[in-house]
Amino acid sequence: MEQRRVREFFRGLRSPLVLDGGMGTQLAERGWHPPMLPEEMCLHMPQAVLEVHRGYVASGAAVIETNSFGGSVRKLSLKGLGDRAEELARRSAELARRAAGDQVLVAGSVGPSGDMLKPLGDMSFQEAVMSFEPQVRGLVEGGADLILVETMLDLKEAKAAVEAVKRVREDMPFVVSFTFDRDGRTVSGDSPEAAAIWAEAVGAIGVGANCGLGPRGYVEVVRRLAGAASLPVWVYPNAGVPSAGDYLGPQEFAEGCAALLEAGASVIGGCCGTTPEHVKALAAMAANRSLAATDAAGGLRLCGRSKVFSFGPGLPLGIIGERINVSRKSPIREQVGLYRYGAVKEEARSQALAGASVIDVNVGLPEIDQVRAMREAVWAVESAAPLPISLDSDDLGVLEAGLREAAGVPLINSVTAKEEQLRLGMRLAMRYGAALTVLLIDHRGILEDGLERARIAERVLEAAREEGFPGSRIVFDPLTLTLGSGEANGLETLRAVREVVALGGLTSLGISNVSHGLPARGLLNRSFLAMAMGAGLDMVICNPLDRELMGIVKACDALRGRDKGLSCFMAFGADWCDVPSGGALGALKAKQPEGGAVGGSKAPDGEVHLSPLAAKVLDGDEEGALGEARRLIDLEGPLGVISDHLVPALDEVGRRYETGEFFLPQLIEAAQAASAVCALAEEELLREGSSASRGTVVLATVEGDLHDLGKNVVATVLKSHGYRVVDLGKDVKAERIVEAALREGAQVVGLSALMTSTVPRMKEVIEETHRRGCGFKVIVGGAAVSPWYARSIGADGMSYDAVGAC
Ligand code: B1M
Repeated sequence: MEQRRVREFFRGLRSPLVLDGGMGTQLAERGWHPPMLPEEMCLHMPQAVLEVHRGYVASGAAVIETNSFGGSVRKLSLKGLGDRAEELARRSAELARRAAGDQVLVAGSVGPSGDMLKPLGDMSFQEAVMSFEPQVRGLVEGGADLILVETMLDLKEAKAAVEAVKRVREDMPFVVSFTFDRDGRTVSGDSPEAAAIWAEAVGAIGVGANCGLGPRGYVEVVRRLAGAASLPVWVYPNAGVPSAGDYLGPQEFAEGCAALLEAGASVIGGCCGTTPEHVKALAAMAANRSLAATDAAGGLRLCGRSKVFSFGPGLPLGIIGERINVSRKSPIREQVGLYRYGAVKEEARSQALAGASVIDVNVGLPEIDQVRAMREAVWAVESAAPLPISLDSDDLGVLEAGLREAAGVPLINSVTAKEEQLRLGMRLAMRYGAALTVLLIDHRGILEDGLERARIAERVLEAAREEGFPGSRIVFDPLTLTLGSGEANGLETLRAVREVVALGGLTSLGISNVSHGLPARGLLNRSFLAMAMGAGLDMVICNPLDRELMGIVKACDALRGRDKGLSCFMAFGADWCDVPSGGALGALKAKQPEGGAVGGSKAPDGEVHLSPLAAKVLDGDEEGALGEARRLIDLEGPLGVISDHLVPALDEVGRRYETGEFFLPQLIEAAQAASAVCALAEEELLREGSSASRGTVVLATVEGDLHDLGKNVVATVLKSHGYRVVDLGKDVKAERIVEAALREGAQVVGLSALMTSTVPRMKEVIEETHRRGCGFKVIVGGAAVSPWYARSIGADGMSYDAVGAC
């Protein structure tokens, strides 16, 4: 179907549409088995793939998916097929097309690449795009009607896949579907709202949830997706939990899916464990139903990975925290100049705590590579605060670097209304799914008259209509000029604000310029802010750590009817009145978090009290942690640093991860900080260590397990006690371990495992040593290993910690 018609079709959808079901099990029934990849069936057994598609069409599917899920270059490269990505995808689309005919739509499936994007993994955004591009090209050439980017675990990888779609064909319709966990987030911590808002902003024709925990597990997720964006919601759950293996039958599955339709789904199908019978039951259940009415919020919405903020009439003033800016002399300027970001994280955290809704990032130092700095600063901010980001630069290349890295819907700050810049800015915002701040300044420069500035906004809205960019995603900045250079400057800006508001536009201002060159700057700034809020201002760029200013924001929001139930003011006011002596403002200043650091010994009652080193590890602050560790090693020794600071910190990280306070990004950041401290401790231990040789130990973390921090500590301690250690690393197969031990003439093999799912791999190693009649001993350890378990698998020794291993 022609791209435009596909879009119209989904926009006009009034009754549920049925998507097909699982592919893998259907292929297995027709002769597929590993190590062949399912995608290779399109080349080697095309008839079998055709049969699966035809089975689903006959069962009532109105959309079928191509057999190309794992067809990215990176995924295929694992089997040496990377250079055939385009061909495989094209073949898969041709087969689906043949089975679909004209009446059924073909969705080109694009699953995750299997690697994580930086900073969580090693893949750059560009590499991810290049890995998806040939796959998408093949699908388009083979006749897919739309692309279905699916099972995404990270919003950034989804962003890269969408970029690949747009590069191949700008107007290709696409849907983005995520896999949400039991707690309603993706593994990377993306919320359904963030996924839906971003999908809408980037121009998807649908947003979805697939795989997961069965139909019932997705009811709430579907409700949240449908409530966050005016897009059709696709949902195609597993027939149950794959690892449990007990799948729902067709009827039960269809009944579960009825609740998904009621929650707001428009397109419904099946993932793992579903068959043509499931799809048949779904089609029967969905027949004669119409789509449930959903009510997605309007207005401007920005989001980070998890936090969504709405701005506009009737809503509280949006606070854009301005402190991450290199234009002033500060630790941020010094550090960003060296591509270091500890201070950036610190500021992001403290501004978030102080009530910012958006964090502005400006790395515009002329002497540095600003593209790199913007990319890395965005990573730093995201690791410290889940808020939306405002990308602050006048260089479109730097803005694009930030847009690629920011998970969620960021704000571009800013472009002028000069024709070319404006249009380029809008296209960038559409390409990546962002909002755009437009300064009301055009080829004539800054106009004194506020009304004239507002006329520029009218022309901007006209250009937006031409570009197809929603006016609701534009924020107008009418410019603040200093009162010192013209006494009407303040009034003209306020007039421009009022006029833009009357046009239905959103407004934002930086306020501090009003007092430039004048005394009592704070007084003027705050008074100006109060007046601008009275004129209808929606957002302000300011310092959220200025509590007096924040007090005015809360009070004005309450007074102008933008604080429902006065809840924000009441919460803020309670704090404000809590004054022992010396005036309210003074007391509030005293209560402010200094520098905003979390953790440390100031943890509230009931929480674990962590040392400063542990707190730095928890914050993922590698530089800070190293600084603390250097100081402590002299006092407590390297082993003391590990056992008394690192292990408690990582235990707390594990606890927070388990309770959903932390997600994978924080887990990885903390692990990186801990690794750096471990390496430092190792240097120290080895310096202290003995030089006598007590024998050879081969060490490894078992297959499937990537946790190697503990194993590294064990290696260091053994070395320092005079053993020769051959460290095989992590994720090591049983045969490799045994072969290495034989080759190295080891007396002992040491195995580490941290997950309940990987502990059984230890048994495999021991069985392999018995099978080969090896003479060495095997000792085991790691948080998930108990003495009982060690005995039961025939291990020769077990230790809870590194010293015990000696
Ligand atoms: Co992950 N992880 N992790 N993780 N991680 C745990 C283990 C977890 C308990 C967190 C939680 O949910 N509470 C959980 C496992 C749940 C379970 O199976 N029951 C978990 C999970 C679920 C995951 C992922 C699946 C998350 C995801 O992707 N959704 C994923 C799995 C990846 C994989 O392995 N396939 C994952 C990933 C990661 C990171 C990569 C981000 C990172 C590891 C980085 C790295 O190691 N390079 C990480 C981390 C850091 C942790 C926690 C927070 C900390 C582990 C650690 O390093 N502890 C951990 C929670 C926790 O343990 N509190 C968690 C410090 C270290 C010094 O202690 O390793 O126990 P430990 O070693 C000690 C002793 O055990 C002993 O001596 C050491 C020093 O005293 N010891 C031995 C260890 N090996 C020994 C061998 C011996 C003798 C003693 O003889 C040979």
